[in-house]
Amino acid sequence: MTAATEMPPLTVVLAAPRGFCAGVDRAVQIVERLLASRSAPVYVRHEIVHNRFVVEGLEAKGAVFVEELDEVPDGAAVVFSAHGVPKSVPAEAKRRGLAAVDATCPLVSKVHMEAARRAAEGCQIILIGHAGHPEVVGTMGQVPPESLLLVETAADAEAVAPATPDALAYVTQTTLSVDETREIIAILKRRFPAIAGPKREDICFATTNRQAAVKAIAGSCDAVWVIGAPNSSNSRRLVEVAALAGCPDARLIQGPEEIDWASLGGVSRLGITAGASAPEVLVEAVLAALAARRTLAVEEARHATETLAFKLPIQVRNL
Ligand code: 2E7
Ligand code: F3S
Repeated sequence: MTAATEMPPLTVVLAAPRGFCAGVDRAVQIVERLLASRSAPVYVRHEIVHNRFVVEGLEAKGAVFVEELDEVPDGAAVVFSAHGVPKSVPAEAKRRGLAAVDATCPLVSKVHMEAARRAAEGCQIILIGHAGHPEVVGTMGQVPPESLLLVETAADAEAVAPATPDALAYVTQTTLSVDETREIIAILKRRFPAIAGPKREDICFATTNRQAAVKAIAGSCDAVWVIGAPNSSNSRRLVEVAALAGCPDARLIQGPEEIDWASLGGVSRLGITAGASAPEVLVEAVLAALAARRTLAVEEARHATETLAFKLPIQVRNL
C-alpha cells in the first residue's frame, strides 16, 4: 500500500452547518431520556430520524423500532418520530392507553397547525412534498383527504386543478430543495393569484442553512460527499444542490464503509457535509479513514451559526 505521505495531499472542506439539527437533537434526547428512566422497553414508531447508526445506537440501549402502533403492546411507552404522524396515530394511542411521547419536530407541528387552520377556514390545501415520505403522510393526515392536493414537481404545479381556486393555501415539506420549491411556488402564484402561503417559509432553517453551506463550497470542489442515509430527504437534497452548484461528483455515503476509494483518484479538493440526521461521529470516522490513506488539509467553510434549541416535551423534561 502507498504510504499516506507519498500521495498528493487532499484538501477537505467541511461545510458548516452540517449534521444534527435542533429537531433531531430533541427527538434523540426524548428517546434517550425515556430509555434511561424506564426498565420496560421504549417503542419508537418509525426510525426516530432517518439514520441507521442513530437507530442502532438506540436499539442497543433498549429501544424497539416499529412501523405501526399495532406492533406496540398495550400499556407500553411509544415515541412518535421527528417526521410527525397523521392525527389518527395519537388518537389511536390514546384509545389504546399507550404512554405516547411526541418527538415531532416543532417546525413540522407548525406546518400541521397551519394546514389544519386553513382547512378549517374552508381552503383547499396544496402540499408541496414527496409522496410517501413520512412527513408528507403526517401532514396529509391533519386534514380531511378531500381538502388536500399533493404537488411534487413543477409539472404537477402546472397541472393541479383545485376545486376552489379562490380558497386555496399551500404548505410544504420542511426538507425540500429551496430553489426547486421557490420555482413551484412561483408557478402556483401565477396560476392561482389568491393562493395563501405561510408567513414564514415551511422549509426549515436547518434545511436552508445546510443547502446554502454546501452550495457555497460545491463549485470549488472536485467531489462532495454528503454523509446521510438513502431514505433521508434532506440529505438527498444536499447531493442534488451540490451537483446543481457545479460539483462534478456529488454523492451520498452512509459512513466510511461506503467510501469508493477509486473515485478519489483525481480529487484534490473534497467537500464534506452531513444531513440533519447524521451524527458528527460519522463525519469524524470518514475523516479518519481518509487520513489513514492521504495527507489531509482540513478547512471548515461556515455559512451560518445555529444556536436554536427546542424545549423537550413536558413528559420527559424532568426525567
Ligand atoms: C424530521 C424532519 O430523519 P431525516 O433524515 O428526515 P428527512 O425528512 O430529511 O427524510 O432528517 C432529520 C429530520 C428532518 N425533517 C427529521 Cl420533518
Ligand atoms: Fe426539524 Fe428541520 Fe430538523 S424540520 S427535524 S429542524 S431538518
